[in-house]
Formats: sequence, C-alpha cells, structure tokens
Amino acid sequence: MRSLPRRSPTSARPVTPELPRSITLFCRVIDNYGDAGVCWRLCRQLAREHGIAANLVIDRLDVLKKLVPAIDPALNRQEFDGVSLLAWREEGVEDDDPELVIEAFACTIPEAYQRAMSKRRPAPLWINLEYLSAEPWAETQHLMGSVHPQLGLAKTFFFPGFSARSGGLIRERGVTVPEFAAADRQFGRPLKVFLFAYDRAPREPLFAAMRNHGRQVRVCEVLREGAGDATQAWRNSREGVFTEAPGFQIIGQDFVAQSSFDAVLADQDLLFVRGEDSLVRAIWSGKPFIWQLYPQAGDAHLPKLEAFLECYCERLDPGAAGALRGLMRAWNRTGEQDFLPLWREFLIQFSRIERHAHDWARRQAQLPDLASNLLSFFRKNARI
Ligand code: TRH
Repeated sequence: MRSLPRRSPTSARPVTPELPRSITLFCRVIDNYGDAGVCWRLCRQLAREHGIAANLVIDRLDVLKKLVPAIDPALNRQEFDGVSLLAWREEGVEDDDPELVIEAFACTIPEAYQRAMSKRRPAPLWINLEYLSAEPWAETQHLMGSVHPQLGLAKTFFFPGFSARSGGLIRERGVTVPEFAAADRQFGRPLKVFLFAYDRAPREPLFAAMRNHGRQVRVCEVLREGAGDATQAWRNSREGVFTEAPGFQIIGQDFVAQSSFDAVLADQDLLFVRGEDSLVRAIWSGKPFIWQLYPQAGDAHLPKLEAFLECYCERLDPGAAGALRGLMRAWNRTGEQDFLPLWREFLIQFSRIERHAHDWARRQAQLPDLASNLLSFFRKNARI
C-alpha cells in the first residue's frame, strides 16, 4: 500500500463517497474451506455486482483452487472473475489503494500494511469481518470499534447474522429462494440426503437409523480425504454406489467448484451442511437442513447451536421444532447415541420442517445482505 496522500483537495469526488472504488480483503485459512469460501464469495460479489475493484489477499491459494479450479496457486498476482487475487506477503501489498480494508476472521493483517494504512490521509476504513453467529452478544458487538494502541487507527467489528441488527448473510443478486415444492415421498422414491460433514460426525449411528427405519434413503456424501468408513467403502466399490441394505444407499459426491455448489444442493431433499458458507447456501436453497457447527474446544460451539435453534425455531410448530432440535443436537455431539427415535420423529415432522425451511429462507431474503450492509456502513462513515 502506498503511504502518500491519495487525492488533492481539488478532487472532484464528493466528501462522502457513494461506494469505495477499491477494497482489499485479507484472508488466512485456518483449516477447511470456509475461510476461503466466504472471502472469495464476498469479493466476487463486490466486484461483479457493485463494480468495486476488489483485491483478495490470501495465504492459501491452493485451498481456494479447490473452490475455484481455474486459478493458478503458483502466481503471486492474478485476475479472475473481476477479483485481483494476491498471495499473502508480510511486506504488505504493492500498488493497492483501497478505501475499505477488510480483515477476515481476525486474521491480523501484516504490520507493514497497518503502518501504511495509518499514514494515509484519510486512512481507509478498517473492518474486521467476524464469523457468523446467532448468539445475542454478537449483535451487541456488531459495529463496535477499537483503536489501535500505537497507530491510532480505528477498526470496526462486523458480525454477519440472521437479524436486522446484524451484518446479514452473503446473498448474491441472482439468489432467490425457489417456490415451495414438497419432496416426493411416494414409495419407490428414496429421500435424497446431501451430507457434508466433519470427520467427527456420528455417521454410523445416523446411518444405522436410516437403514433400520424402513423409509428409503439415498445419502449423497461429499468424499473426504482419507475417510475410513462408508465413504471409503464407496470408493472401493466398482459401481459408484454403496448399498448397505435394501432401500439405503450411500453415493460418493465429488467436491464441485463453488459456482456449481448451489445446483448440487438444489437436487436434494434434506441437507446436512457444516461450518458457515454451506449453511448459508442451504438456507437459500429453501430446503430443510441439519447444521454441523465447526467444533470448538470445550464444546464452545454448543451454545452457538442453541442460539441458532432459538432463532430458527421461533415460528415453527413445537412438535416439529422438537424433532429438528433433537436431530441437530445429536448430530453435533460425539459418543454413543441412538438416532432411530430421532430420525423417526424427524420424518414424521418432515413436511412441517420442509415448509418452515422455505418460509424462513423467504423472510431472511427480505433482509439486506452482507455486502449491502458493508457498503451502507462505508457510505455513512467514509470521508475522503
Ligand atoms: O469447510 P468448512 O468446514 O469451513 C469452516 C467454517 O467456515 C468454519 O466456520 C471455520 O471456522 C473453518 O472453516 C475454519 O465449511 P463451509 O464454511 O461450509 O465452507 C465450505 C466451502 O466449500 C463453501 O464455500 C462451499 C464450498 N464447497 C464447494 O465449493 N464445493 C463442494 O463440493 C463443497 C462440499 C463445498
């Protein structure tokens, strides 16, 4: 980043700009795909829908390649889909001139870059984009600020969330919740279950319940590296379909490019998703879903789950809410559990849960999306 003043006082631009001309977003991948997935999605949307020059500085281009196969992880700088992709360097970023700097998930942007920001007049707006949470404290912290003790730079905390008091959810312009269509539950038509889960998920008890219940199920599981269970069995089978029992199949699902992910979800009846970004896509699909949270030490993710259930089940019939809560809680625990009564109850309530998923998504889609909220914040706070 250049540290000299950018504009002369005679600049024709207004005092309060409408939109940033340029943003730089920093992303460090902790693990998995969500950090890269969220940051890429947001940058792409800011560039494509709002015409903003978006730089994504990321430390694991190899992880991003799994989501965006056309990129070359060996390049320090490349343009793709309107976004400038830059490999993370501790020395900072050359030749960028952003009016908005986003530090994703408290990744700590390079010190050299922070110093350069502080020398700019005016300094760019600095936002820390946090993880998604329905916990009430997240709303109270949303838009709170802190000042860097040495550099005097202000930073604002931005919390995505599910209410108008939060930063909202990523929702691109083309995303619309489809018309309601109940899954066909005729005999001969298995329930199509999509499964994207962490290794610790209690797959075997869930599969046992599905196998023993009698309702036909076809599980489409995203293949995991080095998995040693049912997915591995699928890998070993020549047909591509691992049939465990009559009416119960597990199919291996290849990891697809992020641009094809919504279409994969749209083809299913029930979605097991995880982390952050696949949850949000499940919401926009309008389908029922079971969310597995990113596991945290000391089970710190369980209060986060309860906060989400509280918010999600608010208008759901109590019987259906009980069934949904039961299955989602069990899916987020480890250890011995009998899923059969949970699965049975969930299927009894399925049509209510299905309707609710659709209606809840429609209500969420009426709230401003994350990118719009970020840009509104910029409009109110930027001075140039
Ligand atoms: O991979 P994740 O578990 O990521 C997690 C979470 O973000 C978590 O909050 C964070 O702390 C941790 O990473 C470090 O799950 P998530 O968030 O759903 O991200 C998966 C991304 O991968 C998402 O952008 C969707 C994308 N995806 C594809 O593009 N194709 C696929 O086939 C699949 C299964 C996923």
